[in-house]
Amino acid sequence: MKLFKVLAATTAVAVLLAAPAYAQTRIALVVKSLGNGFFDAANKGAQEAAAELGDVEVIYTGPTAATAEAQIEVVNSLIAQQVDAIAISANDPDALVPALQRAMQRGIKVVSFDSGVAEEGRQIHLNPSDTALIGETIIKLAADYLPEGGDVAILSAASTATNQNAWIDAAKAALPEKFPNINLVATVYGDDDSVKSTDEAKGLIAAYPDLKAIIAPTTVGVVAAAQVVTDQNLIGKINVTGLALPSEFKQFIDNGASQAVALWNPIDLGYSAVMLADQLIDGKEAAPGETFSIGRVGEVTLDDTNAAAMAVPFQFDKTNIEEFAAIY
Ligand code: RAM
Repeated sequence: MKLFKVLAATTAVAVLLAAPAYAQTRIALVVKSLGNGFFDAANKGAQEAAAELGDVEVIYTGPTAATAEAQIEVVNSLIAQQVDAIAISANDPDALVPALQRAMQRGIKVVSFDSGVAEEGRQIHLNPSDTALIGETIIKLAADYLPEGGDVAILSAASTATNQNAWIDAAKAALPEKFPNINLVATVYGDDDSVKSTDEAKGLIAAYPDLKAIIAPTTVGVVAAAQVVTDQNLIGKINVTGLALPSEFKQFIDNGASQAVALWNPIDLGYSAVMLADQLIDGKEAAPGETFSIGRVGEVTLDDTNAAAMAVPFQFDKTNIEEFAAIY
């Protein structure tokens, strides 16, 4: 595999021939669940990284439902296929550790990205952005449009999701000092499933008549909540905000169900995860303080848990969502 890489690097013709049929290095991009536009965008970036690297094939895979149990089955099958690396966005920080440790014992490199696994279950974790900043951002997105304050609720993804839970903890930590008049009345879980997220959004609206905002730090939940607010003629009464994929969410900025949302570039996130995995395959060791290239996105330095963060989130509102909706 590595011999091929050396040959490919030294021979322009070999690089041209190194299309997927000749690919020797296989990196699996394991997502929380398939059918989620956020991960389709991450896969787009992962495929871009593979094309740039030349001898890498990216296998885009994941379960149909966003559960750790289903992801364990996917990981076991990838171990059997002897892939070279797994880049995973985890539905649970701990449940996947034994399967991923088995993978590492067999020489498979493991990176978590987006939603992490505990340190002992991976070599590197790539956060999209600083966790405290995301936590504060999701509250600020609601608070900016609530000068008098009021009741807000969070509609999250899976109750075990590493990333959402970390952001919600950070949001709660920011509330008392930075947003004293914002009253978080409930946190519910839609499991990154449209039907469950819709039901949970309806439940919040029924249970909290004074609700002023629904904050959904998930691209699946935020669409479901905005659709419910639209369908129930609550535009102007309840502002839906959180983390949204502009291409899926533009309609709800346009119709006023939402004033503003935020997100980072999911294409860059998938691209960067593959770049990190490829360097591990090449023999680079993950260690605190070590700097890794993430190709066209730049570089990251690992912290003392071998984790790093990509970039600050962008905010989207009616002034710019059209531009971003054309990209992801
Ligand atoms: C959903 C997933 C993903 C998260 C985004 C914001 O697509 O839960 O893990 O990063 O939302």
